[in-house]
Amino acid sequence: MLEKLTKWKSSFSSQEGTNEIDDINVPRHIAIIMDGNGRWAKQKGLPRIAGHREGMKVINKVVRKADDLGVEILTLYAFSTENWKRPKTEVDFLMKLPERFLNKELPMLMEKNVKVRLMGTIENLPEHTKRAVTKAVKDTEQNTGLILNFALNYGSRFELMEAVKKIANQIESGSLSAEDITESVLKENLMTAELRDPDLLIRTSGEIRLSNFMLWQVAYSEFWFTDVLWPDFDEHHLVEAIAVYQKRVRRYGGV
Ligand code: V07
Repeated sequence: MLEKLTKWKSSFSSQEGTNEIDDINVPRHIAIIMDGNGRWAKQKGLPRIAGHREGMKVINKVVRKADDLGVEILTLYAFSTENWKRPKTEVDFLMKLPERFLNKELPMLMEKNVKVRLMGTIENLPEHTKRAVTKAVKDTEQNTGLILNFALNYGSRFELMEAVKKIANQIESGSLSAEDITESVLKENLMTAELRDPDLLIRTSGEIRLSNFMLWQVAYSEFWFTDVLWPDFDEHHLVEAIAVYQKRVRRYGGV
C-alpha cells in the first residue's frame, strides 16, 4: 500500500519527536471548542476582550492548515446560547468579531475557495453582525472547497428542541406519522442537516466537557482535549490532534 507521510520535528509535542500524519486518514470534519481566551488574557493582566481578539487571529492559521490537509468541514464554536449571560460590554465586543474577522479574512477565504456557513440562531443577533455574516455566506455560496461552519448563537439543546418542534409540526399537518420518525428524520431537522458528523472534536483550555455543543452529532466522534489556551493554539497543535486521531482509528481498524 502506498502511504504518503508528512513528517516534521515538534518540540512542543507531549510525545517529543516527529508528528506524522498520513494523507489518507485525515478527519473529514473537525469541530473545535475554542476555549481559554479569557484565561489567556487574565494570565497576561489584560482585559478579557484582548483574549478574544487574539483568539480570532488563530482562526486564519487553523483554516489554512485544515485546508492544506484536505479537511472538508471545519466547525468552530464562536458563541453559545449561554454566552449572553456575560457582561454586556463583553457581549457587545464579541458581536463585533464576525465583522472584524470577515473584513480581514474574506479575501483569503475567497482565494482558498472556502465556503462559510452558519449554525445557530442569527435572528437575535445585532443588525450589524447579522448583515456581516449573511453577506459572507452569500459571497462564498458558490465556493466548493473547505466548509467553514461557524456555530454562532448555537446551543445543542435548543437545536434538538427546534428539531422536535419541526417534526411535531409535520405530524400535526399530516405530512409525517409518528411511526416514521427515524434517526435520519431527526438528523434532517438539525442545523447540520447537510453536514456529516464530526470525526474529531477538539477542545482547548483543559476543560473536559461538551458544554452543549453538538450533542447528537458527536455520538461517535474522537475527542482530543488539550491544556493549551485557544490564543496559543496553532497549526502544530492541529497536526498533533490529527496524529492522535489517526493512531486511534488505525487501532480500531486493526481489530
Ligand atoms: C469570535 C474569536 C475566536 C475565539 C472564540 C471567541 C471569540 C470569529 C468569529 C466569526 C463568526 C461568524 C462568522 C465569521 C467569524 C467570531 C464571535 C467570536 C462571536 F461568520 N471569531 N469569533 N464570532 N471569537
